[in-house]
Amino acid sequence: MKLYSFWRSLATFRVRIALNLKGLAPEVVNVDLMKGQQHAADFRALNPQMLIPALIDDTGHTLFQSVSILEYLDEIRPNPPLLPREPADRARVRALAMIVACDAHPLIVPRVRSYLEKELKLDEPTRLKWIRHWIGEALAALETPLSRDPQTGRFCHRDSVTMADICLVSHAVGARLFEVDLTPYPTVTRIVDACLKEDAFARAHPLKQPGAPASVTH
Ligand SMILES: N[C@@H](CCC(=O)N[C@@H](CS)C(=O)NCC(=O)O)C(=O)O
Repeated sequence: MKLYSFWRSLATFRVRIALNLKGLAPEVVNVDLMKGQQHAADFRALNPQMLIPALIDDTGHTLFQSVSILEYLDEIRPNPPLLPREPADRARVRALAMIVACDAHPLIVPRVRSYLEKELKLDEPTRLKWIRHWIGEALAALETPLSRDPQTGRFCHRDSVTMADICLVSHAVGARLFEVDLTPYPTVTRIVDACLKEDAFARAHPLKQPGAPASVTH
């Protein structure tokens, strides 16, 4: 298995957590998003969308889209499961994950930030305002159901880690990298802190990856 990764990529962070949970340790290929290596011809041939993560599995298939990869890993290595068993529970977990992966993250990725800068000529404070706004919207969208639903436990869905936690943690760690205040979201913060105590999450953290700086401010 080969994972195309970059320390700062929040979508790849999700896949790193799942790989750790499943006990899989693929070869890691660095794609430096800050140097634009996602646009290089060899990577473009692999993923025409020019995005990471990409995962080449043991049969040579190239997979992309982090949530699709999470589901694939869950199918080839069912333990520990990333989804609960009951359909309504699975729908709840997927919905929480999608708040992050479908609604929020696409608004803050490098290509969007580059468009805001180069095409719309927005200055850095305005771009940061954009990023922090959409991060905050998703944190609020997560906090409300998590704080109200009795199915929330130590983690997003009861007391086992699911893909909702994986996506939640990727979002919250991204929020911290962009210096968003998490105190208005106490349930989110409690669950994220519980997850980051787990080795699979802690080892996958962006700042623990090769090439990462000691700390970042956006
Ligand atoms: N929906 C995709 C998003 C992938 C994505 O946008 N990845 C970012 C890094 S987190 C990327 O490669 N960005 C490169 C760019 O925007 O040019 C997924 O979940 O895998």
